[in-house]
Amino acid sequence: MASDAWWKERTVYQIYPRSFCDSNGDGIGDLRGIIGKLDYLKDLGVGIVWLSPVYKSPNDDNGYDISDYTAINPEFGTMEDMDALIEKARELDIKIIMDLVINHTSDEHEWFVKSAAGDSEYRDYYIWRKGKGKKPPNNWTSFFAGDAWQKRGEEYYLHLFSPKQPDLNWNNPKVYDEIKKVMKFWLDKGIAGFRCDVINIIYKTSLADGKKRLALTGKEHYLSQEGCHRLLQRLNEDVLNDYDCFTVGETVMVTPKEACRLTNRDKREMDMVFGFEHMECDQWMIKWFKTKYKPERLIAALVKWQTNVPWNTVYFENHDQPRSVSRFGDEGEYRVQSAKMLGGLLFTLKGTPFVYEGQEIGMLNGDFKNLDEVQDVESHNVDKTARRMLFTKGRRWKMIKRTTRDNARTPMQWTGGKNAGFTSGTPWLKVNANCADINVEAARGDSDGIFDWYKNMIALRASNVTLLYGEFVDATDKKFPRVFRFKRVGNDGVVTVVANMTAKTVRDYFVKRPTEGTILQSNYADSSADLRPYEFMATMSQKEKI
Ligand code: ISL
Ligand code: CA
Repeated sequence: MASDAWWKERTVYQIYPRSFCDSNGDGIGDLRGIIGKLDYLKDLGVGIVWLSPVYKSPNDDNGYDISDYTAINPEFGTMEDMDALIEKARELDIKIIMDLVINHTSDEHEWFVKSAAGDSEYRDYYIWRKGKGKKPPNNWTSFFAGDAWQKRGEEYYLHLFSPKQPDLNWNNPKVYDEIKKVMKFWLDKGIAGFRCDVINIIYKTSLADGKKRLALTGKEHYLSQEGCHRLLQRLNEDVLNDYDCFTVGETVMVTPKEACRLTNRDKREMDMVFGFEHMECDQWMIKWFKTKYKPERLIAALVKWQTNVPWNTVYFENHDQPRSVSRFGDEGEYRVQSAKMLGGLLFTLKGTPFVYEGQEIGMLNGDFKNLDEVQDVESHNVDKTARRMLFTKGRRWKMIKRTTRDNARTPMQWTGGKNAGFTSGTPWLKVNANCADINVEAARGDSDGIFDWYKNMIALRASNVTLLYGEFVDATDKKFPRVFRFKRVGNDGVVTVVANMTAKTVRDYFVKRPTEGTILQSNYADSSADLRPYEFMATMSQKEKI
C-alpha cells in the first residue's frame, strides 16, 4: 500500500461547485471559477480539494443525482475544463478528490431509462418490486421524508432519497463492474481518491418491512450490512489498491466501533469516514427537531470518537450542515472569536481536517425569509410531509430555517461588492446580505482575522509532529464541563488545548488550571487570569505529566 502520510498531513478543502465561483455570469459556480481560485486555496495552505459532484445531472439534488458518471455537467463546463483543473492543481501540488455517489443514480441516467423501459439487460440494475395491493412493496421511508418507493409502470422502484434518485441494485454483479469502470476512469485521469456518498447503505440485505420508526423505517435492512463490507473490500482489491489514493466514506448513523471496522488497515475498506454524532449534539431524535445546543454534548461526542477511532476525519461543516458558527458559536459580538475557537479545534484534534468553503472566513447561515427562497429538495419534501402532519406554516418554516442544507450553500462571499463577487449575473441562490462585512477581501486584509487564523493553524499543524500524530488524551475538568481541555501527547512533546465553548467568562480559570509551556496559538492578544468568551489556547511543552 502506498504511503498514507500525505492524506493524513494535508488539509482538505471542500468545494460545493455550484456556490463557489461563477466565471461566465450565468449565476452558477463552475470549473473555470474554481481554477481561478486555486491560488487562493494554495495561499490558505490547502493540500487536497474535495469537489462535490460535477458530473452530468438534472440537478434534482444539485448533482447528487448523476445521469452520466464520466461526463461533466455543462453548467460547470467541459471535460477540457476538468482536465485543466486537475493539471493546474497538480502544478500547485493540490490533490483533487471527487464525490462518488453510487448508492443511486439519477432517474435520467441511461441505465435507469432502459431499466424502466423493461430492457432485460438493465432491469436489475435497480430495485423493482410489485406493490402490496395499492401499497408500496414495503414500509420503508426515505431520507428526505415520505415513502421510499415510487411506482413506474406496473412496479415500484426503491429510492432512499428523492424519487429522482433510484437506488442501484448492488446484488447485481453488472452494477459492480460498471462502477469499477467509473472509478478507474477518474483515477486514470489523475484524481487522488473519492469521498463516497452514503457508502454504508449501498447494500440491501432484504426488502422486508422495517420496524416502525420516527424516521428511516427499514434501516436495519441496509445500514452497514455484511454485504457492504464485502463490496468495499473488493473495490479496494480490484481498483483502489492499484493507485496512490484514499477514500473517505460518508457513513450515516455509524458508531465508532463500525468506523473502526470500516477504516481497519488489514482488510482495507475506507481510509477515513465521516461520523455524525458530533453533528447531532443540537438535535432531538432527528435533525428536524432541534433542541438547545449543549457544548458538553459536542465535547462528549468529540472525545468519544477521538479516543475510539485510531485515525479519522475532523470536520464541523459540509454542504449538508448549517454553518458551525451559527450552531456552536456566536453570530454576533463573538463571531470572530468563536470562529477561531472552532477553527482551533479543527486543527488540534487528531485526524485529517476538512474545511468547507467559506468556513475560513466565518460565513454564517443563510438569511432566508421564507421557503420560496430555499431550493433544497430535502427542505421542500420535509415541508410537504410536515404539512400532511398538520404542522402550521410558521412551525414548518421555523424547523426548515434552522436546518435547511441551503444554509451552507449560499454563494461564497469573495467581496463586499455586488453578489459578493460570486457572479456578475443573478446568483442561483440568494447571497447573504452580511457579505458587506463577511467576505474574503476584508478577511485577508485583516491580519487578526479568521482567514489568517485558519492559514496559521493549517501551517502550524503541518509542521508540528505532535499535532499531527500525538495521541489524543481528554483532560476536560468536570468542574468546567463547557471548557474543552485535551492534550496531544507525542514523543517530542505535549500540546495542551483549552477551549471555552461558550460566551461566558470563567473567572480565574487559569489560576485554577495554569497552563505550561509556550503558547502556540491563542485567539486573544493579551493574557488574563480569566478564560474569556470562546477563548482558545494551545500551548506546547517538552515534558509534562498527564
Ligand atoms: O443530511 C444529513 C445530515 O444532516 C444526512 O441525512 C445525510 O448526510 C444525507 O442525507 C446524505 O447525504 C449525502 O447523500 C445525499 C445528498 O443529498 C447529500 O448532499 C449528500 O451529502 C444523497 O446523495
Ligand atoms: Ca457559471
